[in-house]
Amino acid sequence: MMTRSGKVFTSVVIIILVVHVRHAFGQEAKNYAVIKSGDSPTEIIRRAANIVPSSRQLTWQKQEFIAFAHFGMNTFMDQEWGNGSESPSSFNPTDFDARQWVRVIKQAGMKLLIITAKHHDGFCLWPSRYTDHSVRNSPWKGGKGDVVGELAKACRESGLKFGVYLSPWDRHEKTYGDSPVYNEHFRNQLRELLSNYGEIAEVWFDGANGEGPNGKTQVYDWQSYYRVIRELQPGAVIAIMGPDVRWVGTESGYGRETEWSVVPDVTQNLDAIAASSQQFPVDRAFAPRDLMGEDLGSREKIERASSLVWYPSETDVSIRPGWFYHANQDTLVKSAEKLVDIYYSAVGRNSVLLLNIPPDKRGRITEYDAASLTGMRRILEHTFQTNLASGATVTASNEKPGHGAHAIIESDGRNYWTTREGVDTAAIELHFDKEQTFDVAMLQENISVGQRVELFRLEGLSGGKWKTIVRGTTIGYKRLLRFPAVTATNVRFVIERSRTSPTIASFGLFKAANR
Ligand code: FUL
Repeated sequence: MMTRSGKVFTSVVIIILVVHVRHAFGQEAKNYAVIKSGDSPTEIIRRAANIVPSSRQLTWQKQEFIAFAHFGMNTFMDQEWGNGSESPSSFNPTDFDARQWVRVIKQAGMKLLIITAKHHDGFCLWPSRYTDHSVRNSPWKGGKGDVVGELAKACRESGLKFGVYLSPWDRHEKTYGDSPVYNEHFRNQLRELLSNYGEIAEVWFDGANGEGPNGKTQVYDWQSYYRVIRELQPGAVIAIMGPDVRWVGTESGYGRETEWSVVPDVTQNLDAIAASSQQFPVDRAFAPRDLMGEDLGSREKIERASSLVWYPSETDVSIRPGWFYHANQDTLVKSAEKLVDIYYSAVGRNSVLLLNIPPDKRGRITEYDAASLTGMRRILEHTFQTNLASGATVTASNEKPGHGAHAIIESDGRNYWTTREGVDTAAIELHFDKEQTFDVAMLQENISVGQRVELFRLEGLSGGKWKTIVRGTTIGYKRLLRFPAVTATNVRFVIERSRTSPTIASFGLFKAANR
């Protein structure tokens, strides 16, 4: 039996160990850091490298590929932006089928569906108690229909997550521009959506903004909106005009080659960050602003920052030229090959791909859109079904005990490779029993401890000679690289620069399928 002094001794040892472990990681795991004026550039970079996603951000990132559905008054008016004077009598889908949307979206490999519950025209796809401008006053289902409700149910039945787009800009609502009154109206609508439709995984606040019907400008009380969301749906990420998910900055579907999830100065009120609890990491301090530049998170940028935050990018793009359905765009649906290219340039560049598929006036996804999605899915499945690296012998120039290099090809995803403290460059070599031919590489960092790799290259050994196959900068959650086919017996992955000990969770080599 342990004596009292023995227990005290053990407790002291545990406390010392805990303090030591925290020290070893530089700080507690947080999704933000405040930079102090005396911090050296080396210290700032180290802190950036130890910033981690919040658990809701990590869950969101792992979805990789998600769906947007722009559907509403604009579908029936054949326009992109309504002015709010449209009549609810125009909204009348002839064959609405939420399960059909969900089937198509699930089969395409997407994990979440976000519906435009209210677009800028103010028309609500659910029977809101706070306005007459909704499905309740439409002829659809005699005013008894609820698009949001049917979709939420269909998603739940099939295991797809569900999210809502609620436009802060409302061109119909009379109180818009009467700021405190409209803010309360907006919170009430949010409460309806977040209380009555089960789990909501993402709330999407658009950046587009203008005057109200009365010519007045609305001052949004963002913080109060965030509080409602955190209270009612603590697992939901708040995207775009919100603290959890950043707009990648284009609507083309093509993300940045160098994409850092840790970016500077998204926050404005440093005292508020310092005072924020872990439950509300950056919310109180977050102030929406544009982050569209090419370089958001380089060393140069973060060394000059006053705060840093984990703020990952989302790439939204429509499968058609417009966000809403227009019959004359049926022939302009992006091809399967184009969608695959977008996938590589969004998911493959450390972003989540949010692909919009606008249902038509029947209330169904058309066969044109469905065909492209099926084609895309087939190409991706054929490409990624066999990881040619999975049978390799793997060695590394440096390994932290318990984090050996073999972890990068283990498919259970439990462990990861990393180096010992203080070792920021390394090479991993894979040796195959027989030559392998591949033209796609997949790399993943273990972002649950931070994003770190800044520069890498891939080399192949063929005919007794090492040749560089491809070079890259950031990896993050996922990096996909395409290159002319290479046949090799050995592959070397060289990390030339990293912000602290690099990590690799997963590594793959594949042969791309064309169809
Ligand atoms: C923009 C909106 O104005 C478009 O209509 C669309 O909803 C897109 C996703 O965001 O800001």
